[in-house]
Amino acid sequence: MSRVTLSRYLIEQTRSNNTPADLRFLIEVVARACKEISHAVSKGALGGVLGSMGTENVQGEVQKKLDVISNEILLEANEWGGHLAGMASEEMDNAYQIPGKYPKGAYLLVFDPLDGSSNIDVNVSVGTIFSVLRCPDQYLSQNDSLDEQAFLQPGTKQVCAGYAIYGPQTMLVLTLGNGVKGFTLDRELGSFVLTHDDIRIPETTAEFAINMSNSRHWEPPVSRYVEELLAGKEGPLGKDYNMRWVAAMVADVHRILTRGGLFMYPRDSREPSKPGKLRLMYEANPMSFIVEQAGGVSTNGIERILDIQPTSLHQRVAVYLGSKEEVDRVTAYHQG
Ligand code: AFP
Repeated sequence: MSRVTLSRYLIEQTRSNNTPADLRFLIEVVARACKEISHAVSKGALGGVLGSMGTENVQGEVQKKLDVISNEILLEANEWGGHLAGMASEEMDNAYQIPGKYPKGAYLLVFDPLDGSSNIDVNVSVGTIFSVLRCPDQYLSQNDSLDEQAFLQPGTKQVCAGYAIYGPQTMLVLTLGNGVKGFTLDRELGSFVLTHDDIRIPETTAEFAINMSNSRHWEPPVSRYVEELLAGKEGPLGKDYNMRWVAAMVADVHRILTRGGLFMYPRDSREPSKPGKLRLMYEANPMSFIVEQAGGVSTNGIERILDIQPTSLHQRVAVYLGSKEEVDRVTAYHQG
């Protein structure tokens, strides 16, 4: 049986009118950049890529060398192809303008170049998260620099979202709005090959993911819910739950897409101006699109994440995503 590569899958999507040709090219270029990042990550100490740069990003987080390398790889791969009107990255203060010498296209690419980068030095999974939006017409006609406003679209407007996970295997997980596909990198062929045809998240689960060390800062609904999870069979939920926390959203979400579960990064009382740690545009929106397309649910405790109207590029948000039964429960605790 012939293997379905990412390229073949995308060509078939174009033929069935689900994916315009320029979007197909864009996804292929992102996938190629992810292969390059995967290669850089896998070199580790041999490539001199471990450790920090001694700089901070716009979030005030110390930048790892691989954060910066991965950002550069994505920018260089995508700036010249003529498919993009602009890019935005978790690692850059402002939107990236397509240099004047290159043609511009109709899409916007938003990415977290290396999610979970604190895992790099300890050889644990990391990943790249990306999201594609259409550039609104009024910004396409402008000859001067692209206004950041162009990016501030709710997650429901995403035309594609995906992530690459650099773990024991490198995989690319993708949605074009008609289900979720998983491709595994065949290093001998140099191609992503379709290995997970229709990824679905089970509705029920007995596994949750949260950084318990923050528990003293949580709001009452989260404390109540986690106490109930920990109470196990004897508690109100009547079953024993298991816990996992990789500290890379890509890896935690990948596990949930594989065998179900609930991921939580709640807002807490430390910095009231920042509702949570995770970034709406770079992490929460693309992951929520994927999770919903796999039959799961994603909220900020109050509303569907994909419905949130962003107000700034680096906006943060609380995140509850995964198996429907548990996300619905913790969301109801916030609302009730
Ligand atoms: P970094 O990319 O800065 O390492 O952060 C990763 C992340 O945004 C997300 O991928 C994890 O789920 C979360 O942070 C881990 O946060 P803790 O440091 O609280 O474990």
